[in-house]
Amino acid sequence: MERLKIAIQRSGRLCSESLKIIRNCGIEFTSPERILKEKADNFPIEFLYVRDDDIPFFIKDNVADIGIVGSNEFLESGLDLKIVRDLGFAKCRLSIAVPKGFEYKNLKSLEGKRIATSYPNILKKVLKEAEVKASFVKITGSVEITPAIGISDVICDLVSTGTTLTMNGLTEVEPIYYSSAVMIANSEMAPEKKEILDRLLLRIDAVSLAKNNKYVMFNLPEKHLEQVASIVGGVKSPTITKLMEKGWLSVQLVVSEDKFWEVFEKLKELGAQGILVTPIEKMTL
Ligand code: PRT
Ligand code: ZN
Repeated sequence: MERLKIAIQRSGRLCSESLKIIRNCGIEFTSPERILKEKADNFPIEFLYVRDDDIPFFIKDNVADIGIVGSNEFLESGLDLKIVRDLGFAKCRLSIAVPKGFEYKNLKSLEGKRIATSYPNILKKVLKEAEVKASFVKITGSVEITPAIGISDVICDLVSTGTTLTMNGLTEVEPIYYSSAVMIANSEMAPEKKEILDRLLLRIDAVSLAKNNKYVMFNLPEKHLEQVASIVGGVKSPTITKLMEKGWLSVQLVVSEDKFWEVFEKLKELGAQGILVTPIEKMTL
């Protein structure tokens, strides 16, 4: 049987969330611990557990068909692959950070400086566009210590909370790229593999749509029905059932997570009672 090969980070920040997404799609497999390859039990997919930096290159060389990486890694690789989904986790930014006493105004302040980074390709492109000439020191770990030991003047590194920078006496002065985990794929894929990928994406979309929506049920005075219809943008019009008590309806609808509290408050204002909110497991439009 043809299997779609997916490269997943073996250990690190991306690993468990990547596997969780696949598991939430109902795909069963045993454990990623210390094995290189694994086949799913109930879906034509095979896992390859590797270092994240290698994932774009493995896809390019057809060792894997798809993979999950930070978009920063993908961009840095410079490879011609397709981003098929932004998975929205492992969000971070690639930022310029400077030590105390360094006067930073804008990218021009980096003219002639030595910049330590793990992402020289992304940085070079940004500086080229800003017409700034600088030199680059490629460092793969602990970039944040390099100004203190005299290897660099400033750094360009990934930041999420900013704690690492602060602890090393550095100040974040300019984000140059915003990253999140993405699913990437070879731009040329055999039709059978493409079909498996489409099945996988359908499931991923159903799970993420469900995660971003809530199912809301409540009782409402009949006279306010029109107003409810205008404040909620459900999947389709709300489902309405008449209650035994005259003048009252039971209403069921889907509300997106980001609008939930706003809708909730308006429903209260309209006299809604017994509001019941439940998560949705899977959903399609
Ligand atoms: O071993 P392998 O090569 O597979 O893993 P890795 O060590 O290269 O990568 P890993 O697991 O650290 O990160 C994988 C991906 O997670 C990155 O490519 C980013 O897309 C994403 N990500 C999200 C981050 C961070 N947040 C992050 N904070 N990657 C790294 N960091 C580091 C940063 O480099 C700095 O050292 O965490 C430190 C800063 O964190 P704060 O919270 O103190 O700002
Ligand atoms: Zn890595």
